[in-house]
Amino acid sequence: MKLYVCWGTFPTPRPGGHPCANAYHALKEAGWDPEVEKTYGLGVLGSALNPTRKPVREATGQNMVPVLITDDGEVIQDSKAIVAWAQANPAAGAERAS
Ligand SMILES: N[C@@H](CCC(=O)N[C@@H](CS)C(=O)NCC(=O)O)C(=O)O
Repeated sequence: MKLYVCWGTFPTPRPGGHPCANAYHALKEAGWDPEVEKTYGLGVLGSALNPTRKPVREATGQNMVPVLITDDGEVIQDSKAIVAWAQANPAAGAERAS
């Protein structure tokens, strides 16, 4: 699976946490080891100034990250949706959180 993030998965002081970090850690906690693709840029700058977000645009039609593309090709956009997906879909062999 591929997880498209902004500049990384580091913590930030943002209330609710850094969305890309939240998505990444939820996947790790569910036993997944996502391939992390840093897209850099800045979503609000639009498509022309975000060439590295092209795969995100192609998958979702917009520039915001995080975006998860599962091994089955399912596209999940928005950190909360990715966290919910991770909790509902633990990796094979991973213990389901109680
Ligand atoms: N509601 C979205 C917010 C996502 C969000 O703010 N993502 C940041 C990166 S962590 C972003 O894309 N900021 C502007 C940008 O860099 O494009 C979510 O939780 O996924």
